[in-house]
Amino acid sequence: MISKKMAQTLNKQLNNELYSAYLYLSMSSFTTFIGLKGAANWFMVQYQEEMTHAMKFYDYLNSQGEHAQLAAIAAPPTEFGTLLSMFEQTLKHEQFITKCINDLMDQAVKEKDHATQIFLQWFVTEQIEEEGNDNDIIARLKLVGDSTQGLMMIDRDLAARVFTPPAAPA
Ligand code: OFO
Repeated sequence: MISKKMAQTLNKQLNNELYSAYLYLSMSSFTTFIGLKGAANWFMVQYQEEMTHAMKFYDYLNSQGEHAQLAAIAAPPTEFGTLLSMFEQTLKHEQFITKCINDLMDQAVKEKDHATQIFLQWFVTEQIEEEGNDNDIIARLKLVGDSTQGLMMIDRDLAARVFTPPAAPA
């Protein structure tokens, strides 16, 4: 059982995760449009991951006797600039998500809601990985600067990313 206030904030995060999915889907289309097929694949995998994040919140709400209250999803941008700028925007968005998860965790601790703390632990770890991936790619993009050859090399690497559904809880 979770409090009504907790259910409300978990529902808000469900919406944030759906927005994340929407944002990366839009980025995937944009990178296809500008000829960066590898980056398009990377953002498509990111979209798929975000959908699994959203579904974790959806399932958790039901498991706690609540239900998902689906709200409107804001429209993401449709133009993103350079690939470096796109990954900087991605990092900024993920830092916002990290803050949301931290705030949720603070609320769960305050309410002595141990179940929600355990549930959120997965997201705390996930955010370390997400920010780390973005920082790595940003560093590489800065390194190659204006080199088209360098950009193409990074794009080839981004093409290798595959979607792996998160393991079911033990
Ligand atoms: Fe990008 O981790 Fe969920 O939102």
